[in-house]
Amino acid sequence: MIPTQKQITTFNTCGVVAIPDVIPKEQLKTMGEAVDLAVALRSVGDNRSLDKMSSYEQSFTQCINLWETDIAVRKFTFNSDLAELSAALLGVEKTRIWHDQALYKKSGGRNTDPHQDLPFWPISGQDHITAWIPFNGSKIGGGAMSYLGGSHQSGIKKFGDITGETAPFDYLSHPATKNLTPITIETDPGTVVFHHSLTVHWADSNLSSEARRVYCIIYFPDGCTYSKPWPHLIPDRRQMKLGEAYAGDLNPVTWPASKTLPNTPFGKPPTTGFE
Ligand SMILES: O=C(O)CCC(=O)C(=O)O
Repeated sequence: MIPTQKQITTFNTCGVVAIPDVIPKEQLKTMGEAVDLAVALRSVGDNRSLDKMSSYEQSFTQCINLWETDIAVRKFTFNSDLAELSAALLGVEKTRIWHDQALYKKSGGRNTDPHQDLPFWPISGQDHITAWIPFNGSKIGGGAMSYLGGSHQSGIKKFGDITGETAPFDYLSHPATKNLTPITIETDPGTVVFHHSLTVHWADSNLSSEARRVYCIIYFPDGCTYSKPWPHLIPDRRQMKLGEAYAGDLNPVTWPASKTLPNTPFGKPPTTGFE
């Protein structure tokens, strides 16, 4: 699926674009059920109520790299429409997956604090992209996301703490970003919102009675390397050396799409999923 020129321009200008009708209704339902199951399995034994969770967990239940352990999720993660849209928005020929993640904001869950993604990631380059997929669409009051339009080009690259343990970084008062306009995006199911790794973004709290069910896939241009000594699951689990390229089974190619699904990294069988 190829973005329109207008969608590419919006992404380049605002650092975010919502593309409607990317995922057909039936596929969205199947995928949502698969991610629900994978999240439930990762959360087995955790019966804590929201008030017993850390302030980070009160923003969302985060499950990373579901594609590695769940075959049903993996089929969707390597969905060629999403990969092609992401590569075209970045304007690159070849991309790989950084990681996927479910971000389920429980009913009553707190907001997600403002941040940029790239300062959290030890990866080279300035252009990486997240496909943010809300299975039920997203509405204000239900964990909808807001973005500071154009902040990816503002020159700012600041770590915004999202643990809730220190005060959030105040991008709205910073000289580089204070004049930018926040854009809150509500979506219908099937819409995917793509944001740039330097775009400042946050989400509102979930005042609805249902969980906000979101799945994300993060892509980077082929050739990006391990850029800074910074604790992070992706380089740490294979003891990478600084400057080494992210590649191989742990960061498979997403675009051009392959006809076969990538291997299970580390050779472990998937734990869940239905063929
Ligand atoms: O969904 C959220 O609450 C936050 C999402 C986010 O920070 C991201 O996708 O980078």
